[in-house]
Amino acid sequence: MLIRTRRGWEIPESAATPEALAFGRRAALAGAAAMALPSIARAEDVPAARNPRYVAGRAITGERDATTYNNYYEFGTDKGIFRPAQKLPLRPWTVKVDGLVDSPMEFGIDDLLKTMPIEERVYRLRCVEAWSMVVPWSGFPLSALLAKVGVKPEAKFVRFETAALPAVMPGLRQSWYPWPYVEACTVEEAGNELSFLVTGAYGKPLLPQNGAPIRFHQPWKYGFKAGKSLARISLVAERPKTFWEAIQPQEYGFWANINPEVPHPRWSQASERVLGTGDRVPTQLFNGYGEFVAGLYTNLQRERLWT
Ligand SMILES: Nc1nc2c(c(=O)[nH]1)N[C@H]1C(S)=C(S)[C@@H](COP(=O)(O)O)O[C@H]1N2
Ligand SMILES: [Mo]
Repeated sequence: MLIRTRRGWEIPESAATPEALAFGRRAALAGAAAMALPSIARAEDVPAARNPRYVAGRAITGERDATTYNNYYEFGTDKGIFRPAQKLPLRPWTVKVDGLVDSPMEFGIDDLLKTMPIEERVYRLRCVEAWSMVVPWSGFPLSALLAKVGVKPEAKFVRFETAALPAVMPGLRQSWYPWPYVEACTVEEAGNELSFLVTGAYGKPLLPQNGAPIRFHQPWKYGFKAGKSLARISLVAERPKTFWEAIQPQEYGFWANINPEVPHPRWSQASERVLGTGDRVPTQLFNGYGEFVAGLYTNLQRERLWT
């Protein structure tokens, strides 16, 4: 378990105590056994039922590896940003959904969690830097949120804007980066069943370093497409300029679909290092999710789909 500052809403140990006593679980409170207490029934805490449709085909990455080796440039450019990221204030948190929608809405994160169909999905994540992991995320399909606001026919892209909080994010002082971190996909990609808004991992609320309280994930695309700590989701007509594309378009394009045969200009994408095990395994086209997503691209062959 990480040494970290717990937020008030992260109940498992702190607020669970009175209930545990009430249920006569006094013994369980002793020492490390307290960690095994079931958490109080809050939508975000309840380990959600795993959707068996998505099979990772590889061992789940150790929680410690997935939560201590992260990319989150707002907190710094090294992999150890889990420490400074604990300063991210997770409540109150609102997500604005606006642009070309029938009903623009602003959600408090807890209200959103109550109304969305939360499930667990074990997905692979492949970073463009050629490392990968397998995580049991919990959350809900982006399509469920889009159905709630109603997407207008003129909308062609979904733009994801992530939180930019200068008081807690030292990376924002690096003014040569085009903050805030913006990512985007097409409306068609957004509607694909794999497009997932993540609010938890390993049966617990998401930790700041992984993009709490809500981040995106499309497992067939390189990890940089997965904006963390989302503040605003906008339906737009024009293709947004994304963070990494603005910095280095030749290396990090808009589409960024995973393809072992298309090298990054500075390294091969043929294989990947599996976090925690040190194994090197072959990278798969669309990260192995081609059966779900290949059809999205049949009419886009002139686009630079891979890098
Ligand atoms: N806001 C924001 N989101 C971000 C990033 C970032 O620097 N800032 N890094 C991306 C990259 S490069 C990857 S690989 C994934 C990593 O997610 P993880 O730390 O949960 O593995 O987050 C993505 N989302
Ligand atoms: Mo990445």
